[in-house]
Amino acid sequence: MVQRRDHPDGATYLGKGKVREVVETAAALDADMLIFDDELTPAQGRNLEEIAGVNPLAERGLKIIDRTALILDIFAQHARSAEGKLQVELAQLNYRLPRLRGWGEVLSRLGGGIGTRGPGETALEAERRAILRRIQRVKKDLEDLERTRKIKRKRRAKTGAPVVALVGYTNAGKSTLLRGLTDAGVLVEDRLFSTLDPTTRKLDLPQGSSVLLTDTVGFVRKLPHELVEAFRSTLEEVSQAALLIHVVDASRDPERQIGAVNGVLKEIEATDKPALIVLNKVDLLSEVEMDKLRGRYPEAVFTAAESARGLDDLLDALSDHLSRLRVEVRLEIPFQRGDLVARVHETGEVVSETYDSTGTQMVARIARQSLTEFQEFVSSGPDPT
Ligand SMILES: Nc1nc2c(ncn2[C@@H]2O[C@H](COP(=O)(O)OP(=O)(O)OP(=O)(O)O)[C@@H](O)[C@H]2O)c(=O)[nH]1
Ligand SMILES: [Mg+2]
Repeated sequence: MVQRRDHPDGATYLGKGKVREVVETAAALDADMLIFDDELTPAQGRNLEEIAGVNPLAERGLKIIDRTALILDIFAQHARSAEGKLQVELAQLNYRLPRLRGWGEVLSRLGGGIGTRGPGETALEAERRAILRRIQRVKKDLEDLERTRKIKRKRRAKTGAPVVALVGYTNAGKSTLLRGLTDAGVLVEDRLFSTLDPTTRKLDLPQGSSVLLTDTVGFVRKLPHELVEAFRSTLEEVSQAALLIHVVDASRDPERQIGAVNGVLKEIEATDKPALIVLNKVDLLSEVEMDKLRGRYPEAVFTAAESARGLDDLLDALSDHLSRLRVEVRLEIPFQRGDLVARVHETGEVVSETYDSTGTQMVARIARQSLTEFQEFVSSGPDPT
């Protein structure tokens, strides 16, 4: 059911009259649960539960869930790695904390325990404190894991290959693309939020250079803030990338998906990243729909990742975008730094290479972001700005 209002009702989200209508409809349909497509405030949740519970037509109380609780639940079911599980738990704890007073919680007022708790301390306060303690613990564990992630990231940065991140709405086909482009054995499933942990694979490009391609958690419209917070370190993989491949399920309201993904990118402060739009699942489109999309997204690459269609186009577009991110510099590298000469070959595109008594002179196109590494030996090139 849809209710149009200027803004949600503070107490009941929908407004009292509409809530009754919804509850009565639910009862008539013998529904067990109401799901609200928004995050309810703790007060709204409590009030709604009360109204649903007292409805004489309902045999038993209706369960009330909001968008955030539903998404958290899906994430919890899909979390596999230690980090993923902790991230989801943190989001759940932060969601539960302000909702402890009744809504969504069965308050067990334990009879016993006198003397084990401070005077006047209720079960509610005890639970609150337990949650706060757990939050501290989880945060600490996550920090430890984050350190490991940072070390890994540094090691990857040392290889010099630019990082390209796959982003996009959940179920758009990001993992399918990663699998099609590299040999990554990543999970592909027709469900929301299959991927929670970032996976990175090396991808060789047609001209001989290579990139590190990272697949990560999918986005969704109104991604709960608790999750963005909890997944911040995972999402950092995105903000570290030199280029984003924005994968879109072209068969499902692409414009809306793109808007939602851009919204999340904004929240993690990654809007300034250059992005290459990939319209995937074109096998599900008619020619007319394709033409429309071509007109609207002239720069986009069209793929059907599942049948490996369009992957060559994607590789070409990727090299193209990356070369635009590169700058041409002249380097003078002394002989004892043969390692740097090798690095230029590995990470950039060598235009010319000559030797004299002092060392190696090179003209090469290098990623703007790895320029600092060679800064000392740049004899002419772009303005440092
Ligand atoms: N028809 C069609 N289906 C595709 C295509 N690419 C992927 N799929 C299907 O779309 C579903 C989702 O694919 P995934 O690669 O898991 O999507 P994802 O973007 O990684 O999703 P999350 O990790 O859940 O965010 C799977 O059932 C794929 O088989 C395509 O080109 N055409
Ligand atoms: Mg995935």
